[in-house]
Amino acid sequence: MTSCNLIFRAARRRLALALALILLPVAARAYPEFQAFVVKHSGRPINCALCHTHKDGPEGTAPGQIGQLSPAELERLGRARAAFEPGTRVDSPILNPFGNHIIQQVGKKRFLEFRVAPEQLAAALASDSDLDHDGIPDAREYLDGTHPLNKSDGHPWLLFQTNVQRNMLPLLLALAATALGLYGLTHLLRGFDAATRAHGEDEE
Ligand SMILES: [Ca+2]
Repeated sequence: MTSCNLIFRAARRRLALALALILLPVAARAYPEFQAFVVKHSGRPINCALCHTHKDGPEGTAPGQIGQLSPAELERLGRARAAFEPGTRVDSPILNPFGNHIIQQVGKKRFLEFRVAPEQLAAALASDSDLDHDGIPDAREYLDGTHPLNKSDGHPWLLFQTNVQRNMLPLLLALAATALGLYGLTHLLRGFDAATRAHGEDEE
């Protein structure tokens, strides 16, 4: 490796560290107001993984946290932080797809305003968005404290309804097969009974 490359890589590392130090005070906020609201509203003990890449939030040196971000990821973080208006594509490395979806939908500016009224965030999310395709909208999962990215995690009754709707045809076929089977069995038993009676009468 040439000395130019070494100098360039060292400069890049210093730049990444500088960016991390600049971004850390703001980006490290996991906005506990939302977590506190969901826990109180749903009664479920959720953690930062509802919206963040890491379950402990963005501060730290584990994968998905600020201290582990590469220069390219820090650039993505900076762009996501600047997405104040809705509609901007957001791809923050410290947020999971639901967190990115929230900022993309409502914009960072309005999201920050929701800190004093976290319950209003649900109404601001698109009612037809269902990131994990489990039939339960993201907004409802936010209120229920279930994970919008885990199709196995959801309100049991709503999951049951979705499963019934999605498997209606196999269920109807199974019911029809059962009914036909019972019908055939009934006639078979009646046939045996009639044959037995006829045999008894012949012997008499
Ligand atoms: Ca869902």
